[in-house]
Amino acid sequence: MFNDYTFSIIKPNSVRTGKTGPILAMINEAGFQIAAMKMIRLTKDQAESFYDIHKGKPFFNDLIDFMTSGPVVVMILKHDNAVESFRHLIGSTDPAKAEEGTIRHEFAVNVQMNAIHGSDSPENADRESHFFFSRVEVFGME
Ligand code: IDP
Ligand code: MG
Repeated sequence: MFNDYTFSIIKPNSVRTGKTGPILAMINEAGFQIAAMKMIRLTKDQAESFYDIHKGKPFFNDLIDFMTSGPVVVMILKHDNAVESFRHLIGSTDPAKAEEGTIRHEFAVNVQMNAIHGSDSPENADRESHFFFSRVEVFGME
């Protein structure tokens, strides 16, 4: 079941510059269904916990400052082979390496402000979805 779903965050740089709509259009165009969605502002604790696998890396503190710098849109997305399909749609972490037509190629500013998050495995998609959404906020999940 979980491989049908992935978790995504439209990052603060995208929301701030009015790219939420255009990014959602690309997600829709690629055939993903929105199973859950809300706009929130992450606390420092939430951002640190969400990114705890990156704790200790040189970019960690800047990443937390960035992710808490403004509202984000969090979503659960449904698609066949969702995790891999969505990573393909968003493109490489570093937008300089992201292929044309990917969300990061279109909307990322740099490797940190890279427009959007996508889970990297079905296990993380499940963990990240439950981190932000309760059962009553999720639709279309059997
Ligand atoms: P991903 O988002 O493509 O899965 P990760 O390696 O999991 O990439 O890194 C998480 C986030 O941390 C990235 O999306 C980006 O915002 C930030 N990040 C990763 N590597 C760097 C870096 O070398 N410099 C600055 N920020 C980085
Ligand atoms: Mg990652």
